[in-house]
Amino acid sequence: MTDATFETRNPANGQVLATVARGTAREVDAAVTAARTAFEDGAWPRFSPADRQRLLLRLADLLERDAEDFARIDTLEMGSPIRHTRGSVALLVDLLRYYAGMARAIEGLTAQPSDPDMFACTLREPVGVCGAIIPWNGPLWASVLKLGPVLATGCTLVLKPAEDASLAPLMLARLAEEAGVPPGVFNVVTGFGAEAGAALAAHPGIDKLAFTGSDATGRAIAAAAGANLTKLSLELGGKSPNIIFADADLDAAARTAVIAAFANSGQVCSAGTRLFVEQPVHREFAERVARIAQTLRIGDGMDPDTDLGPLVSARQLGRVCGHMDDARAAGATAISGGGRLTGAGYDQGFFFPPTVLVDARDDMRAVREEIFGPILATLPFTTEDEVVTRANATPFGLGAGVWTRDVGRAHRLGRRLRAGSVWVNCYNAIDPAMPSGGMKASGYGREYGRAHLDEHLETKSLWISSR
Ligand code: TXE
Repeated sequence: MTDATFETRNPANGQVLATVARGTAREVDAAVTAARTAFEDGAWPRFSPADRQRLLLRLADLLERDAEDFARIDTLEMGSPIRHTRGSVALLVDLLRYYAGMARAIEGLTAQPSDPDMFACTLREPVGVCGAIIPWNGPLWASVLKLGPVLATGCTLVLKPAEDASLAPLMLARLAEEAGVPPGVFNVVTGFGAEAGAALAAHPGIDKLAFTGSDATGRAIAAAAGANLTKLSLELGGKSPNIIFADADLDAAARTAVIAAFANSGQVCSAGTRLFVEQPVHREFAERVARIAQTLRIGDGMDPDTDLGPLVSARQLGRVCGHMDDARAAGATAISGGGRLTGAGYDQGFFFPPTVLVDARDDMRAVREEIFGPILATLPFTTEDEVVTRANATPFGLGAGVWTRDVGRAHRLGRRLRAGSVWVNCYNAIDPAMPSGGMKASGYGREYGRAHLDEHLETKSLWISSR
């Protein structure tokens, strides 16, 4: 096995946190073999649904026990404020308990074929060895989300964390072992995308691959997996619209628009980054959003008072600054933020303030492309038809927000917006029971809910003749 390593750093101050094994195709192959063996032989195939439920409940209890350690490691490694990561761990404990329940709710159906001497039913069987390649913007979140349905259905998993955030997935593997997950059922291979990631995507021993990350990498992974006809689910980026009508509760809409765009410093796939505001209230609303944004405290995520932490890496900061320069050159004006933060407490880290743009247009790069940083474009509109057309005029289709007191309009837009989730008078609502995923270039497949279990199950038709 490899001796090569790489360093992972704290984005708030650039300090090295740990050295991590740099896995390659060889380690991926060993992990896939272990996952295959565990899927086919040994204890795991004999686990009943009740056993898998108990296992998931135990894992949830252990995560709850170690919640503070997990929150701290996510904050240290990717910068997200500790208040945010603590909240995430609590939600993930709940998510594991949801999957524990679902382990007992896997059912096929009994059909009534025309031939009276034929008995026919469907069996739901685990799809097999799963692969998952995850991003850095919520490393524990993504790991638990991939592991939960794997354990509930009786599959096995090889997980490749992002090179910027390997530590929480590794800690989760240790916790799974303590919970009693048999050897080979959950494997983590750390390393770079072009090495470990590409090897996993192209491995013929993977039955089902899940990827969360960028649109460009998603396309490369789809091509590699396609060559082996590996089943695939993709959760890619977004450029989600958040639409404010003048009749809405504008206080609540403004407060939520700030969270929708700037939570996790904008490093959220469903961030509401195109803020469409009905013309008569546009400018005043944009200024209100900018004022709230300016009250957010920016700093080291370990400080309990911090609202916004640093971006994950120098690379990400460079991308965000590039978008800001482009937007400005194209004629947009920042009425809050607008450039990298410097000075005491900021120079060693990758801090960018919440930025609200006016004078933006739909055709600007910063309005078309996912930025994955705290930049929000405000865009005035006049009619409902117009805003639906403009909101849908993007290759992406992950999330969309609508703020209105008109119930008819809420229903109309709920149907007309081409996005996997539409939130009316709220944003980024999430629940273990509600599926989430993308339309168009935001991907395919669904996570959370029964739909997520279905991604991990084959349907077998069983026919028994009594003749
Ligand atoms: O993502 P990548 P990056 C978007 C966001 C961000 C941009 C780039 O806009 O600015 O992507 O971020 C692995 N074969 N999102 O470069 O490349 C990689 O090691 C196999 C949106 O970090 O998609 C990591 O584990 N794997 C997003 C994972 O893919 C490869 C979350 C994600 O990295 C690979 C993250 C390859 N050839 C970024 N190349 C969201 N939708 O939430 C890389 N990887």
